[in-house]
Amino acid sequence: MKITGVELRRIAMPLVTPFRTSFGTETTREVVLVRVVTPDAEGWGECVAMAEPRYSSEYADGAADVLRRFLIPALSRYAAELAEPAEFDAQAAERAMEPFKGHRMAKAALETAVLDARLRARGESFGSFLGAARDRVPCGVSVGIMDSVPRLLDAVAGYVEEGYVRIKLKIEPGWDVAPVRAVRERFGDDLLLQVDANAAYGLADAHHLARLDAFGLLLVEQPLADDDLVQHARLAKLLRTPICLDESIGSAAHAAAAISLGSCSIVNVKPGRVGGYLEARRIHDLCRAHGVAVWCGGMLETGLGRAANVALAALPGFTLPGDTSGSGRYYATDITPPFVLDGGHLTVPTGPGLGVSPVPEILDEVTVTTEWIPL
Ligand code: OSB
Ligand code: MG
Repeated sequence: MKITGVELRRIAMPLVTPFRTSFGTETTREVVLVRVVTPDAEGWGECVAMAEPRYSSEYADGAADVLRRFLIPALSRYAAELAEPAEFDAQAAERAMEPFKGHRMAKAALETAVLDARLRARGESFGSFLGAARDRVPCGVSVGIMDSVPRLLDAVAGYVEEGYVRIKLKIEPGWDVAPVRAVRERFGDDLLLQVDANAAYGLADAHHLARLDAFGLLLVEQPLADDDLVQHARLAKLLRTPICLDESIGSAAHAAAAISLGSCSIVNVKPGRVGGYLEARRIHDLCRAHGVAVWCGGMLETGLGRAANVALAALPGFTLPGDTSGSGRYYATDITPPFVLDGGHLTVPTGPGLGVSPVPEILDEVTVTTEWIPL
């Protein structure tokens, strides 16, 4: 596939409500968008790196830098070596970027844009390419840390009212047992409920975390440090609540290690965190072969990233509701036509590629900078 050039576009999207986690508070989502232009089609990729390196080491400006200096030029070198246009697909892009260590979120954005261009050119949807097994997916919502339990209960009530089928509460030391108990008491035992600590605890907190066992949670997500699979395996033996890993899983190799060590029994699959949709699918396949449930995580994506996530979440091993919320949970105005919940589900797009495109006027309104890199 011949690539004419790549556009890097920095956008700033105000969130409808501040999103507080154990690592910080987000009020505006700053996003790097990648647009790959070919003679036949153009493709979009959304980089999920956040403005500051708090969730992981990547951050938006760093991602833009590595894309511009290393990853995009690597694509051009690779393309020049290929005689057969048909061979230039997402796997080729993945191989071309492989010599550069890390920067998985940046790689994922470029790989997604290449894949989108390729799929749009041949009229195939992301869902069909990835192997989606259904046409709609059940949706959960991730609820940030709040100033008070009554405020939290109001927020959760609103989401339940909207139809979300699963609630995830962000927790941190000082905001864990009490909010979980309050939500359980108010909404009953049937509510699918889970928590996410974003690595805020240590193994010394095991006894405290075990108090969460009383509330019938689906899982506790990333209680301990990103790089500590061994401690997570120890913790798993001390809790009845299943452990799910997010930050710790950067690749299929990490997932394999976590499974064999017993560090988790559920995996949150975020395509950005693992370097793209191809690696995300490998993790799905691996977990499915081991009987480990997966679900699709989120990074407050715009409609572009959401479209691809919803397609991924339709694969057969995604047996738990994902953090694939409707556009309105994040943004008053999305850059694509909005994803709207229907009976707690989102519909998997069926159009070519991502199946959605940015609305030019809306995109322009939120654009901070653009940069064109010819190949
Ligand atoms: O840990 O899952 C996380 C958002 C940003 C960074 C990390 C996380 C999250 C969420 C929100 O929990 C998921 C979403 O709704 O997109
Ligand atoms: Mg998480």
